[in-house]
Amino acid sequence: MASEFKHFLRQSSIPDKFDEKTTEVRGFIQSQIQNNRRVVVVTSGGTKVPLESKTVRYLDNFSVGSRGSTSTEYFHKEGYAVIFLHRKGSLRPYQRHLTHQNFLDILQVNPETTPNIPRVSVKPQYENDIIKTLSIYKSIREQNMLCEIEFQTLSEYLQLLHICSLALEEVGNKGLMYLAAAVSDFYIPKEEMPQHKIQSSSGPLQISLQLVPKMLSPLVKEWAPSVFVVSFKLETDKSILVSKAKSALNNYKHQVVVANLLETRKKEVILVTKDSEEVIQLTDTDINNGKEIEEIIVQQLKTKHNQFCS
Ligand code: 9Z3
Repeated sequence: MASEFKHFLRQSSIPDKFDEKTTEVRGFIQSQIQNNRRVVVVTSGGTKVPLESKTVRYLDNFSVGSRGSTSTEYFHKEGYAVIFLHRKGSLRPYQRHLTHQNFLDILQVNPETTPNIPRVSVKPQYENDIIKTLSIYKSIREQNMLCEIEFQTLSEYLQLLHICSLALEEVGNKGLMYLAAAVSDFYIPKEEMPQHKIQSSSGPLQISLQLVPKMLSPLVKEWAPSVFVVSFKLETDKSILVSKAKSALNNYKHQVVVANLLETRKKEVILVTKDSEEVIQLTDTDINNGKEIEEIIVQQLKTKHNQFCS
């Protein structure tokens, strides 16, 4: 399996700014080691699989990035530094609180004549929310607890995950891998991909996709064997959810699978380990009161990570 994965990496093109990103991730990890912090790599958002080399069309995996961005904030609250490996354009920690508003509607232009007042400012009704989010965000940045790395395609994701895993291994059992990104199981190898835009004049489109080698296998065995690994299992059919989570644990021998259904993912998840199944549920009232399920997921995982470390 590991050699299949090596082959997959070899045939993939190198991500944009790969060397800079690698240096950034390694530097971030070294700084966390000096500060004796725990580190989590959070993956977030969906991968994109191109159908053409000069890509006009692609297949996408569903994920808006809510799980990853929200969890990142709760990991910070629990004292973890975070490498946030996310799909470009998906939700980002802290910024996510402002995305329900058009950025331009939050601002106002002040008259030029008023002295000591900036020409542009935040409208008074948004001030409190922005101050709250901004002060946490600034403090996280000042403490160097967030490193944001972007991907778009499946191959970029896997190559960046590879370097993040190798770097995380440096932290030993203080490292946590939190694989919330929605990752394609299928791809078109480079050598089979048409170079130019597929023409509709050629008739109905039939595509043949190959299976992506399972990255959890080399990740757990070779890239980051000392790290506490949490993967996610997404299904739409409730009857197979837990059995699929168990079979993932059985195959890869990592620590936890967070099992969720697409429709209920914001109010129910099951934390599955080799000898336990723990349901975490929010009520509608919890949700209306602004409670987020990621807060409980992260707290429970921290407890399990503590046990793993000791
Ligand atoms: C998840 O199951 C995430 O919880 C969601 C979060 C993608 C549902 P949103 O970002 O959604 O809040 O909109 N992620 C894992 C999905 C996945 O591809 N898992 C693979 C599988 O189920 C294993 S890596 O086989």
